[in-house]
Amino acid sequence: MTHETPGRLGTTLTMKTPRTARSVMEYLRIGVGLVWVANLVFILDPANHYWSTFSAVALTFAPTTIGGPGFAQFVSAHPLFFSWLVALVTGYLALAFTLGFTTRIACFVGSGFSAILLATQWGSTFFFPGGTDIGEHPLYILIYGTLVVGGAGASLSVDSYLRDAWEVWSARRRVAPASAPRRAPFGHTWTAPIPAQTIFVYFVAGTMFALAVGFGLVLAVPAAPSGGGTPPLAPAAYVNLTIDVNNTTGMPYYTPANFTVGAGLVEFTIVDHDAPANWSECPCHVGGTVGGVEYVNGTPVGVVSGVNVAHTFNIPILGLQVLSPGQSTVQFYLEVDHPGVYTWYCLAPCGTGTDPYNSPPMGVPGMMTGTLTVS
Ligand SMILES: [Cu+2]
Repeated sequence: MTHETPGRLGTTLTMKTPRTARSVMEYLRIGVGLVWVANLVFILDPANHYWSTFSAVALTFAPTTIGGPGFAQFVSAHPLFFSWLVALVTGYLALAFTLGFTTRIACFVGSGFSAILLATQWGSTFFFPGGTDIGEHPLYILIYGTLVVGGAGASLSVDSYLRDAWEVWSARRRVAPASAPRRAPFGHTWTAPIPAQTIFVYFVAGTMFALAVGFGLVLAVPAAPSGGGTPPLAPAAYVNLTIDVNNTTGMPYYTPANFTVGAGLVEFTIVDHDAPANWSECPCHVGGTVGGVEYVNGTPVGVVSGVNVAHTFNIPILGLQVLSPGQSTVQFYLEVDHPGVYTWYCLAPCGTGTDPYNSPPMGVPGMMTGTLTVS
């Protein structure tokens, strides 16, 4: 299955990778590039408020970071630098992998980036109990390692175009005997054959180094005395909801259950007067809010502990899921851009019958379901 490619620049390139495996490598490279393009679109889409909520999102990693919340607080306190850093690396990886431009360097940059994120967000990636996956960063590192060892970028890429263009140009200019092989200034450096074992060693060493830097950061930066609070956003509307308990029936209910807002950014506040409830099967990931977080008594969280979730506020069509711990105040921001009537539901098992998932007030309009009208 091995074959030899006639030498370019008077040398012999031994290609130990079968041709089909090499094109699979290019598709894998383009695939991972498109994942980064999607990340870039997320950053650039104003509806996601990436820049304004960066601080708050960074803080959500504080409770689960090994070594304490210090580094998450440091990142949160310097949002301009870190949000640009993440945005620029994202943009570079999106272009580099999709176009196959500086592919080999991108594998190292991407792996170092993932290793640092992995180390600094260790507790959020390996989340026990309750995590449904082990996070994407170990998978990314595996993909980058596969790409760099497999020689991705050898075809269907700007790298290969530059390399070929250089060779054509340099062959035309070759007058002197080719005693020393000419080296391309750019493209060839990135695609020059390096033994797979050598590059594998460099890749593992580089990734381990980045992992060590990440762990060093979270362990070295001390915790700040304070943190939290809602981000500095300017909502177009406010919705204030209360969860009360009927004294006679003992049934909890949202009030108001039906409300209207104008299109735009809406700030919700839910004051939950119900008792804490242990919901062990709680799918307690916050979803659909600005920044992917809700503020429980002023602290931004992306995953709520299931030991105290009395109710939820879900609008499935918007992907919205907010968890309301008993005896707490929850705030979140929701971007609603399209007028219409959106039905919300509480999905926590708060029914008072034998089956708490299917008994009142669960599913009762005006109690645990209602409508958000966007005018
Ligand atoms: Cu409920």
